Amino acid sequence: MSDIQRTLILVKPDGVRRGLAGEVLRRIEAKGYTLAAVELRTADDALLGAHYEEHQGKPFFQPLVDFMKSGPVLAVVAEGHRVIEGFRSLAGSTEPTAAAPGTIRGDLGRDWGLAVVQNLVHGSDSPESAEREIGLWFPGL
Ligand code: IDP
Ligand code: MG
Repeated sequence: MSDIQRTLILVKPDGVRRGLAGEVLRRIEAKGYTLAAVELRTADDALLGAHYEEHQGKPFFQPLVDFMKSGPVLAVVAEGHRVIEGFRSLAGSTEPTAAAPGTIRGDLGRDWGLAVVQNLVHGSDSPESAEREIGLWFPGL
């Protein structure tokens, strides 16, 4: 089908450290999406600077990059009809304290009072972002 989408999902270092990578994959698969790529890796400044291009210049940019480099992340490409919107819905809103119960951030995350919001997962927010981010993380895909 021509409208099958792909999205880039990251289990951030807080999620990997807490042993929640499998739980996030479980939720993606339980929702019915297909895994197209999964790789555990540690990101560097170049990759994160490009990935978070839209946030350069914001006060939380450097804390965000430092946090994202603080340990391995699980990079995932998932696919399915409307998966970009669907994973954002599974993830919940950015702030884990306010994220709805039932979502990844709402069920498993909390505010730790740190300079950067540690919220377990990233998900592409549009088809354009997804294409750009998949190209950055999985250039061979
Ligand atoms: P999203 O991950 O829900 O799409 P974005 O606004 O794209 O949220 O922000 C990217 C990431 O930067 C967030 O997931 C969070 O980790 C962090 N972040 C966003 N806004 C803030 C903030 O105001 N203070 C600290 N960290 C933030
Ligand atoms: Mg975002």
